[in-house]
Amino acid sequence: MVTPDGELNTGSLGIGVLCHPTYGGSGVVASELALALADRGHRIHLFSYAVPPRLARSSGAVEVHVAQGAPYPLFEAPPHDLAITSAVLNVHEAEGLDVVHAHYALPHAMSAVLAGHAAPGVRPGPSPRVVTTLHGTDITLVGRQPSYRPLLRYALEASHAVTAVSEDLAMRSMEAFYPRPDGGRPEVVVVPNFVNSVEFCPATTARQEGPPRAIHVSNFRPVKRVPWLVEAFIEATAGTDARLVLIGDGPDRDLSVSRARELGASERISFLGQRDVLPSLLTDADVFLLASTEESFGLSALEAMSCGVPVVAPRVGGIPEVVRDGVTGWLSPPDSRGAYIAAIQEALNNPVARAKRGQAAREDAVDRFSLDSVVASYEGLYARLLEEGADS
Ligand code: GMT
Repeated sequence: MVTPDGELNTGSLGIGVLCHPTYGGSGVVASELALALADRGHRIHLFSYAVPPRLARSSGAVEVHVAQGAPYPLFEAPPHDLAITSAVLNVHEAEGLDVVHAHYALPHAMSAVLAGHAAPGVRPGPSPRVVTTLHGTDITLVGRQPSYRPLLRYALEASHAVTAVSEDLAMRSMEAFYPRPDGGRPEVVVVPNFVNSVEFCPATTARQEGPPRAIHVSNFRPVKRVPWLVEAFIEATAGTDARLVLIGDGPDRDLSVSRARELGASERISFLGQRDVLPSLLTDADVFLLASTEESFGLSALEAMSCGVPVVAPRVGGIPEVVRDGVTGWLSPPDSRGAYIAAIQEALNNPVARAKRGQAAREDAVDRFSLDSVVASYEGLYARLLEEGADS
């Protein structure tokens, strides 16, 4: 940590992690990162407007701060982003934070930047360094909205470092927000997502006999194209007894359920809703299906790969950086429904290719996306920023 007189000791850091409390995606990455950093001896405080489910069921030494903001008759909704800033400042005042790491640009990058600016008012010494990690829709969907764009640009520029979870997202972020009017081009560092390969691991017992099974896990937002996926699965498996299990909940769930019913496939398609424990559901499947129109990384696909389950997906966004076509899964051209259907058919009808790609998927998850190497990258980034801060 940086002592009030400016001395640098990067052994054990005080780190604030800000995130949305989601079941998947950025909420999982932030929670797993917080737990792993705590395991390495750092003092970790996680701030959100509810407890992220992945953290709630862990016993790791992370201090969780739920900051929702007090209701007041003038507020239509309490400003939880400001409540998070205040909560960060309270912790900084009490024990000092070296780094504040915001996951998902809005509102967290802004909450973190604001806390950084206000920090000297609550504690002498250096202000925490601000790291913002971009996850995908914060740039590709929210970032496109004129109502947020100028503030988002400011939050990125005011962060001491900006990271993105894939090369594709880093490139899109640079294109969307830079060069600045002055021609400057700040760096967006790629730090990929990771998977806990001990928790997400292949089954040790043989899988139950039965019809081929596909699985999908998502938040059922339109970007995931779940009704389209259901229709494609039904067409690909017409006349067979192949099954599809869908996990998660969100805006397109009802429409997806009605498409399965209208197409007469309800008996083969189950919607299980939100689930906290995914590995046993994943290991029960032969193939993982994703059909997103955009996907910066595809953490759910990586979790399936880590369980030894190969992936069928369109070649969009950062997916090809995670799933290798012909090696760990089947990637189809973004706009080809026919090719996507053919990929499902090959995956479900070819047990030999499936087993080979499933094994390669597990190896890739362990070799290329290990928790240790990614956490070490973030620790390296924090150390670099603290050194730069101490020098300036
Ligand atoms: O947009 C979402 O689906 C949610 C978002 C999140 O914050 O949970 O997911 C994004 O972040 C994940 C974690 O980095 C990535 O694995 C997802 O690919 C990304 N989603 C999209 O780009 C659509």
